[in-house]
Parts: sequence; C-alpha cells; structure tokens
Amino acid sequence: MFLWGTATASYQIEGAVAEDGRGPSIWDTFSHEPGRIRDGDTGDVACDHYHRWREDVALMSGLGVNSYRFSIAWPRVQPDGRGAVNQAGLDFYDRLTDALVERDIVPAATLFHWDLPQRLEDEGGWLNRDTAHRFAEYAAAVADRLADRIPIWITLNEPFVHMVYGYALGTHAPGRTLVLDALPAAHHQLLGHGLAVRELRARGAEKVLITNNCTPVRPASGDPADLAAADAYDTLHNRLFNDPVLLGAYPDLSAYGTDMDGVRDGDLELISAPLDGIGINYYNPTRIAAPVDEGLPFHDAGVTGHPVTGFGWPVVPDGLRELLVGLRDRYGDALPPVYVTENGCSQPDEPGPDGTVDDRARIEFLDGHIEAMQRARAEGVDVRGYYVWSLLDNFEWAEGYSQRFGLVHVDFPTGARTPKASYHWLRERIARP
Ligand code: IFM
Repeated sequence: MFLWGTATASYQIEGAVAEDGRGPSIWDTFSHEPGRIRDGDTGDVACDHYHRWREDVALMSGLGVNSYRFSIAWPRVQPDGRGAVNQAGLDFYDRLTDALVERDIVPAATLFHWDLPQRLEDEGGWLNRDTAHRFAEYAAAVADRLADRIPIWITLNEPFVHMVYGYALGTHAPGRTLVLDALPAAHHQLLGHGLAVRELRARGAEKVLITNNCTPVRPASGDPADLAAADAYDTLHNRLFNDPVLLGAYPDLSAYGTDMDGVRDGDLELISAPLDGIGINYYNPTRIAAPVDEGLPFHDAGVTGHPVTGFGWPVVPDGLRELLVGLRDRYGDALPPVYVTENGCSQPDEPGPDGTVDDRARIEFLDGHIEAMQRARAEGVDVRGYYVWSLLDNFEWAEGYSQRFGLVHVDFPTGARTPKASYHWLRERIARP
C-alpha cells in the first residue's frame, strides 16, 4: 500500500509546554530569548494540538490520508532527558496512536525533531557523545510503550539542518555558532540514530528509518572551480548524512580542511545497521559556485528563473525526480525503499471574504511535485510514501508564525482550523487510482 500522509513536529504544533510534567526543551529556551524568533513568537501555544488533537485526527480522516508522520517530544517523555519516564507524557502519544489506528491511519513516529531536553544541552547537547546514549535510552522507553501499535519509526529528522542551523550558524536552537567545529553534532546524532535502531529492533519495531533533508546540487557553470564547489556542498549537505548510514563511511571532508573527529571503533557499524527505508525531505535544488571569500569552500549562487514560495524558495518540481533518481544512481542496491517524508511550501494564505482559503499556488506546487515523484517511480526508484509538510500552519522555527505551510489554515489567536483549497484538492488526488 502506497502511503499518502501529512507530517508535523511536536514543538511546531503541540503547545502545552508545561503540562503533564513536560520539561523544557532547547526550543523553549531559545524562543524566549529576545531577538531570536521573528516577532518574538514562541511555541508555547502553537496550534494547541496537545488539546485539539481529536479535531486534527478528524481532519486527517476527512482528507483521506492513510498515514500520519508526527514527532514525539523527548522532554514530555523524559523531562530531564534521562532516567525515569514521565508516563503522563507518553499517555498523550498513546491516545493519539490509538485514535489514528482506529481510523486506519498508519502512525509514523519521529523520535527527534529538534526539541532536545534543555538539561542535555546544559551538558553539551549533541556535541557531547553521551547524548547519543541518552537518545537510545529514550527511544527504548518510547518503543516499550508504543512499538506494538506504531509500525514506522524515524529516528532523527534532518540531522543536517539541526547541525548547521543549531550548532554551526546559530539561527536555530541551541544557537551555537561553531561553524566547522559543529561537526561532532553530526557524528553524535548519527551515533544516536544507530544506537536507537538497535533498541527499536530489540522491541520489535516493524520499520525503522532516518529522515534526511536532501537537495540536488547544481554547479553554477562547467568551470572546474564551480564543479569543485558543488561537489564540496553536496558532500556537506547530502553525503555527510547519507553515506555513513547507507555505506558505513564518512565522505572525504578534505575540501573543508578537516575530517570527522571522535569516531570510535564500532560507531560506523552501528550507524550503518540496515534500515527498512530512508525518509527524504525535499524542498528545492541548490545552485553552487566557487567561494567568494576565504570561509567555506562554496558559495550559494541561488536558483533563479522559477516561481518562489512565501519563503522565497524556488519551486522546482523536477528537482524531486532528479534527487530521487540521483540517490538511486549513487547508492544502487544500498538504497532502501524511499519515503518522501516532507514536501510542501509556505504561502501567505489568509481566508477571503467568504471564509475560504484559496491557496492555488500550493495546489500547483503539490501537483507538480507528486507528478515528479511518479516520474521517479516510473524510472525505477522504489518510493513507498509521500507526506505533505504540513497538515497545519504552524511554528516555523526562526520565522515564527509568519510562514504558513498547512493544508489547513490556523487562526493562531483562536486556534480555529479552516481546510484550504489544497486540502480538498489533495483529497481528490489521493482518491485517484
Ligand atoms: O518546518 C520545517 C520542518 O520542521 C523540517 N523540514 C522543513 C520544514 C519547512 O521549513
């Protein structure tokens, strides 16, 4: 059965940050620091999904999706990131899981979508190898409770983005600006993934995946300097997170004048344990030129000549086909079945005078990307699922509530949900044979 779904993440939708024993996460801390988030927004209330989850499950049922990708908030399960399990926090996901299963919606749970318990950040966060072991302990606790009903487990969401924005550039929590010294946050996340896979398998998890954010990288020209820069960027964005998982080795980082520190014997064996699938998040391609200064070995030259989303990201549907076919060509038999675990766009959607939300740009976006995915399947890529980011307008990290990605409009002051035109369109599209 091909999976059609929507995706969300805990901090972006749940709110209820201090309820039922939840501990603080790095995003609670970061979003409350002045100047970090557009308009001073926080995820304190977000979509209030923690209280309105029944309504949200009903929306999914009405949409006709057969899967839902959500994330579990580690600080709800272990408020300090270690030790005793907060059963009240797990109860929430237990109720949600049962409601999904009752409606024949396959739950796909992500264990880490960036809301690290603050207590672990105080001890170094993902720069600290111990966090990988704490993550495995948390994965085990969640699986003990839910592996009997959740068939799809995704260990990490976009470790590249978490490392780059959280630890290298500091525009996301925890706000560290370490540039290349952030690399241990890549290795320790991947080690956490490998250790968690072992725990999930031991508890009978049916399918285990990781989700990487990938981009097809296009050199700005055929000039050797641009080609070398594009190769360096591809290494950092794509290969750094796919190679160790799929091939058991880190790529050559010499273009960055470094290699991966802190890798111990046995780490790569754990990291490359066989998976049942790989989650791929696609938003746009990247065009790369030779560096313009002495910093990194590339320069983002920007993709031009295409429509753009509310965020200003280029809309290039065929980039999804290019990416999927490129992954198959690069990894061959080492590539497990692929799930497109996120794809979507932000648009400045507001209800019109009649109360409806006419987001035709999103319909065009989704139509083009679904067609591109189908072309990749026709070219032989084994794609098993497609999840729209996102079910609801939500807290878009450093951009606060200014970027609306939802199939369903959320009026943040009241929490009122209004399905957009794209919601109705997707229902028809999914129903099409
Ligand atoms: O909102 C994010 C999500 O948390 C991770 N992938 C990209 C989305 C859009 O920026």
